[in-house]
Amino acid sequence: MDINWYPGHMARTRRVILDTMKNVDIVIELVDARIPTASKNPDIAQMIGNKAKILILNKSDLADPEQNKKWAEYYRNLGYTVLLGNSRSRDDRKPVLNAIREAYREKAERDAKRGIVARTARVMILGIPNVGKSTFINNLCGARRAEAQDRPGVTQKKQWVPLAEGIDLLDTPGILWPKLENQSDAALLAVTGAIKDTILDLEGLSLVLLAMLSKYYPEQLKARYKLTELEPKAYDLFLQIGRKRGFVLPGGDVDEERTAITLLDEFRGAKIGRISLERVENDVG
Ligand SMILES: Nc1nc2c(ncn2[C@@H]2O[C@H](COP(=O)(O)OP(=O)(O)OP(=O)(O)O)[C@@H](O)[C@H]2O)c(=O)[nH]1
Ligand SMILES: [Mg+2]
Repeated sequence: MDINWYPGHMARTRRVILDTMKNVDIVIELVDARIPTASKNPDIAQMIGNKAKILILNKSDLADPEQNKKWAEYYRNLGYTVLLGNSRSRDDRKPVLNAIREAYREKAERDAKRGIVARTARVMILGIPNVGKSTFINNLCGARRAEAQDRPGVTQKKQWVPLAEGIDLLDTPGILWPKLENQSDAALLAVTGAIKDTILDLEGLSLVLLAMLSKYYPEQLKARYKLTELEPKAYDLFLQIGRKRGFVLPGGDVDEERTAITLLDEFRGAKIGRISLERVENDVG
């Protein structure tokens, strides 16, 4: 999370990932289901080339189920193997293993025709900061990962962890740079927590969030903050919520910082509901 994605760092990261990719059969990219395109690395498709790829819409438990379905279909139509992920759930293990096996089968069959004996499928995980890469790996590996790391003399650097029969996973994920050039993508990344709060304008972010919530999820917003009507302008709505919550300073003004922090926290904790901040229809083209 402390990485600054200046161009030199990006170039180095890209080199390391490309280098690692040579030894990999399958690439799993994690994106945030709440913001699938904003959290997708812009250069990854080109780096993966024609390797088998699986896209995980992770944190799908925080996202709108209806939008999850639409996004999964959208990416399937683009040729991805897509899974809705919740890396915190043990139930995710089986579908992921099945998807890996399925993705590898074609290559193994091709190899077999050329007389190459099938070896284990090697898998690597890629994704932008905070998307859930470590949680995903730990969930898949379970105790195997700890076991692999506790062996004396085993290098602390990259290593392959056996996941299941015929599947090895690289225990270190590749951290991809997020899309920061585009202002609206950067704002969505910040709202969901992919970029550190300390460098951000919290009030500006909560206005971005509120504008989207009042457009797509007005009922959830009313229910959460016990409002019968929503102020039409984002800033007025922001003040309305602060006041309703009793975040008022001694002079009578709304405590804007506290209101902003509360809104962002409650969104990230899914207290306002399961919310998606991107729509497939706005993304086509
Ligand atoms: N609700 C929910 N939370 C998740 C999921 N996956 C990860 N998280 C949470 O998201 C936060 C970040 O997860 P990490 O696994 O540390 O993410 P990472 O991609 O390894 O992050 P960096 O190492 O900083 O790049 C943690 O608080 C996780 O518990 C998920 O599928 N659902
Ligand atoms: Mg991590």
